[in-house]
Amino acid sequence: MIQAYIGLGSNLENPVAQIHQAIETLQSHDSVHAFRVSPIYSSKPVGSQDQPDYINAVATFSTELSPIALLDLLQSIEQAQRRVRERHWELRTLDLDLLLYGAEEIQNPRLTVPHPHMLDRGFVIKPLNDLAPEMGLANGNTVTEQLQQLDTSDLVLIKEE
Ligand code: PH2
Ligand code: MG
Ligand code: MG
Repeated sequence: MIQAYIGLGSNLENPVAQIHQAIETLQSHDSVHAFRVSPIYSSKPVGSQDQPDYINAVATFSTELSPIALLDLLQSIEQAQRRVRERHWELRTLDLDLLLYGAEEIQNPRLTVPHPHMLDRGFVIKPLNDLAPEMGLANGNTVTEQLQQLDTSDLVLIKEE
């Protein structure tokens, strides 16, 4: 079994409901065990500013799924919630990113783990800190140390799960 961490994001079509639906689907999956999820936050868009604010959270669970099988599951959930892929970086009904798969480093055409941008993103590190503050990251910092380097003034707590 491997401990996986997933970033959840949405900025279209009732984002809070999109995140709740994704949480329900993930936690009821047969290969997802000991599921936990962070509080839900709103955040300003990183990238183009001419798009709605995002809703973000992080979930963690243990799983026997391989990294690619887990990616397939995440993409099937995105599809089921009719993810809009009009412009890269923008307009997501649902974005599920595999952030961490145990301590594994994965480089393949479909998947880079740890997620290449996670260390710079307050909307990932803040909810990750709610789940695993002491965990060590690829750059040697704990999650809490990493959080202290980031500006998270745009994050607003929406809901404790
Ligand atoms: N996701 C993006 C681009 N920008 N900004 C925020 N605040 N939250 C996101 O989840 C996000 C983003 C592309 O995946
Ligand atoms: Mg993604
Ligand atoms: Mg993303």
